[in-house]
Amino acid sequence: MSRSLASPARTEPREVDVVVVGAGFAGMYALHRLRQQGCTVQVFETAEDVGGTWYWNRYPGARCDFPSMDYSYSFDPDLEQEWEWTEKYPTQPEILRYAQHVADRFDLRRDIRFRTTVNATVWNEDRARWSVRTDQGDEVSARFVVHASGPLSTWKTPEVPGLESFRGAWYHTARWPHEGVDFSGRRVGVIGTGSSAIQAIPIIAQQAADLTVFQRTPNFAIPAHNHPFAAGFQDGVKARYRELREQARVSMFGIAVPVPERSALEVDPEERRRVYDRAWNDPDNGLGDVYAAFTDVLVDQAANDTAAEYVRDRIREIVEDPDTAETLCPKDYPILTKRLCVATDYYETYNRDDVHLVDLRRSPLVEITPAGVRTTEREYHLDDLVLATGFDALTGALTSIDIRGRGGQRLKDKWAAGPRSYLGLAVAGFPNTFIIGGPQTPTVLSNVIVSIEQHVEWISDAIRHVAEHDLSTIEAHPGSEDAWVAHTREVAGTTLFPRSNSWYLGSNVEGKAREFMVYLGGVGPYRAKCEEVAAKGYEGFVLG
Ligand code: FAD
Ligand code: N01
Repeated sequence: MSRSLASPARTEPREVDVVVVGAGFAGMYALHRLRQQGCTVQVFETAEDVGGTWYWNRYPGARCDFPSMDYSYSFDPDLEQEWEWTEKYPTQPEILRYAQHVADRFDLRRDIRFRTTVNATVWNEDRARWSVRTDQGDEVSARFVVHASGPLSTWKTPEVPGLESFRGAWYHTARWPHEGVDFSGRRVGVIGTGSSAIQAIPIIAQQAADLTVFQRTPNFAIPAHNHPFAAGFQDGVKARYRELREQARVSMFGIAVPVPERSALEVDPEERRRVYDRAWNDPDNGLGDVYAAFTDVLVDQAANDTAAEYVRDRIREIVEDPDTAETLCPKDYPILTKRLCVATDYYETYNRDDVHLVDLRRSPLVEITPAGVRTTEREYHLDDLVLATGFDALTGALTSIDIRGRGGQRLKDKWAAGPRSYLGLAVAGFPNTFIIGGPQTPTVLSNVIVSIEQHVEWISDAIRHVAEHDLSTIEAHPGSEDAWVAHTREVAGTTLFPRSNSWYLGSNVEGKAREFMVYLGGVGPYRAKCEEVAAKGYEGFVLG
């Protein structure tokens, strides 16, 4: 038989200790940490480089809404001291540069296969190993799989027909062209008014000849007061970094802010106004100041109303046209139960003559047409369309992989009625698999890097425990999973969060089960619970 016709020799899959899916901040730190403890690690990443969220979301105005000096790794004091941030809220390019610096500094890229998507992980019962397959034909055998595929990485388009027929150019905020987009002289439409849109709209408005914003649900936004750091500020924070990081770790939201002691209803209206004015006007304000303004804004409707009405009044003051102002005022859900937005000139942008707001509650979106967008009222002609329509959050990146655990059970099937996990870290029936920043953890309601570091450290300790005790598997017990799901629901039920149709609840994706997916017990208490579980020999897990 000629050589060219011979079947290729079958090679055994490469064996590693751990496969990590994704090379955002979670996957990068997981790789570093696991390598440090002697594991062989293979990371797969769809993108061409590290950075995850900050690699993909390059829309105009994209930036973090946690202060740069807090939204950064704390695991290496030298890294912490050497990196220089330039402003209060870092831009996407600055955060991406930071991620790339981390990759260089710790030589991460040599174990990351870029442009490669993991599409299946299958548990092999006999070998107690995972077979991991990719869209590039790789097959790797791993003892452990760590999913670092991102809480907000699976983007979605609006559920109306016609996008493929649109004759102009369309862009999703989460897949923005690397070379940027020039909207000069163009008629642009933006669908969506979540955090991404609220950052992009003021900048697109400055460029475009005409901008139409299609809003279904208005959002609350507070002013960012972004600014470059004053001389000496950064050195002051760096000198106190250890103390500030420790405060963040034990806090509710992963950031060091004073713990509230008073109810919004126990103080008089002047004092309440003073507190809200400070949160609104102070150049050093931030999300934490609002979430932690009073003890009860997240749990008591009347207390929440005081904050919501405060913001609605500011919108009415800023926006000149009363009709537009009312359309921009959120009224049918409690403030803070959808991600509070942090904005620069967002409401002010609606005072421009070339910016128009379409209320999709009054005239719903019907279809995207070759010429633009049609609502029940009329067709809008557009040259470019920006989709700021969000993500299949928390579960989307996991259920889009064919993950098959014991007995061939698919994660997607197991989670059809909503995610089920123990501590959000592990799933019964899926041994030696861990999730970073997934559902049923506080991650997305926190400074995410603080949560990521906690997850990575807990997971790598668990992997070390299995190795050191000569075990082969660690797996969530079904009973502990039931209890964690119930506890997550119970805590959510004591708050106002389930009252809004947010992506926290899965309600932004057609057909997705409605299950409140965030653990609201807070970053510090959650960390303590995870530490207690580990200290008790991984209580609630089955070790085999
Ligand atoms: P990601 O950064 O999403 O990285 C996951 C990576 O996995 C991606 O690169 C993806 O390509 C890859 N991947 C997914 N599936 C596969 C697969 N099957 N195979 C191979 N690779 C795969 N958080 C904050 O705390 N503060 C903020 O201000 C903030 N701003 C945000 C702004 C935007 C626009 C968005 C979208 C999110 C923001 N977040 C913010 C949340 C942000 O996602 C996290 O802070 C953090 O970046 C998540 O890191 P990660 O590594 O867990 O996930
Ligand atoms: O996505 P979103 P995002 N017809 O889901 C609308 C983080 N983040 O990318 O609310 C019409 O919030 C949808 O309307 P509705 C942050 O955690 C942070 O903006 O479903 N409209 C909504 O207005 C954030 O929460 C920053 O009624 C449709 C919008 O699209 C998360 O990422 C910046 C529609 C989607 O908003 C997601 O934010 C950016 C349809 N068919 C992101 N489908 C920071 O500031 C959807 N919409 C740091």
